[in-house]
Amino acid sequence: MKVTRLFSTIILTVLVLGMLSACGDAASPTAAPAAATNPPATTASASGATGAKTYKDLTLCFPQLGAESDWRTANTASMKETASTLGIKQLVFSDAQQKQENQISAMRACIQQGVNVIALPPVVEDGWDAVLTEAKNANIPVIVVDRSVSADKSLYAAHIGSDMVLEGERAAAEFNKQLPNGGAILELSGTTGSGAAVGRAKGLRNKLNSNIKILDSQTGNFTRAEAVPVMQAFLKKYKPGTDFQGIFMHNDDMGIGAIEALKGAGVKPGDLKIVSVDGTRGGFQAMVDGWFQADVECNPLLGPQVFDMALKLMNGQQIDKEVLTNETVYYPDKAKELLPTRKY
Ligand code: GYE
Repeated sequence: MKVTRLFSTIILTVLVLGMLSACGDAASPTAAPAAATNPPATTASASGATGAKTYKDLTLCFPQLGAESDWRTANTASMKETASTLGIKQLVFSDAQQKQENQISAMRACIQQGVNVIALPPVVEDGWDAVLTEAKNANIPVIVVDRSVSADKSLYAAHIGSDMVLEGERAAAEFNKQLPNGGAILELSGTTGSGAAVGRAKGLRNKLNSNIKILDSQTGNFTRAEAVPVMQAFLKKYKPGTDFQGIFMHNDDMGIGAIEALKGAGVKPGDLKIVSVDGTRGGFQAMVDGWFQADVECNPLLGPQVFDMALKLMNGQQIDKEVLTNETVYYPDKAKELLPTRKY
């Protein structure tokens, strides 16, 4: 009985040991790759876990739309400064000179290069579907920055920028205050088809009192140079103070160009109610000089938010689909005091 028990114990032990070693043999080939693939954990959180990407790994493509305004210059500087402060691997920067086809070819070059993230400030809203699809197929997330696109939301990761409609509505509220008995205004609008111009025009019309008429609207393409002849043409057609009492400038640069034309026609600061958008130093100076009655803020310093989101995307983290900038309206009474502290 004892002998049999001892014997069966030995057999059982041998069997169990054999099974264990067999398990070990069988497990090791599969265990090894599992151990090798686990640590890189490309979807790991940025909590410092091994494998989480850092800014040093990030190559970000920024096909800037142009250099048409002080806003744009500040926006470019914010992106470049943030990239170097964070020490990202590479910022692929280009200037499309306000041409969509240049932005599209810059994006295609970035897709070819295999960048990690694309931050796109689209010059106009329409016409992005093809290149956004190409980026998506290449698994490169696109953050739409500043202006919006009309493309389906599934084609890009997120949008970071201003609420352009709200900016137009804020401008309307200023005209309603400045012209309580009604009147007529002119509109110097931004680049045709751009999210900024479309939104601001819409916002103005949403909230303008019905006794204030929009006499005429022409584009000055967001530049000082193009605003001058547009304003001169307006002044040939309409008499300031009689035919119109105010002007809505879609940005400060066009406002500054228009002031040159107004001066040339003998118009004095304060003769017209002028509301502009951006809140650049030039806009603040125009308030100090008495030309602008209000300047609706549009913040170009988007660099920190864009890079923060880019890193999150690289690490597969959750991000907000729509990130709107917090903004305000500036007035002449504080302009002189605030001017020296303006960053752009
Ligand atoms: O207001 C203008 C620039 O898209 C918000 O573009 C931007 C606008 C800005 O040229 O100055």
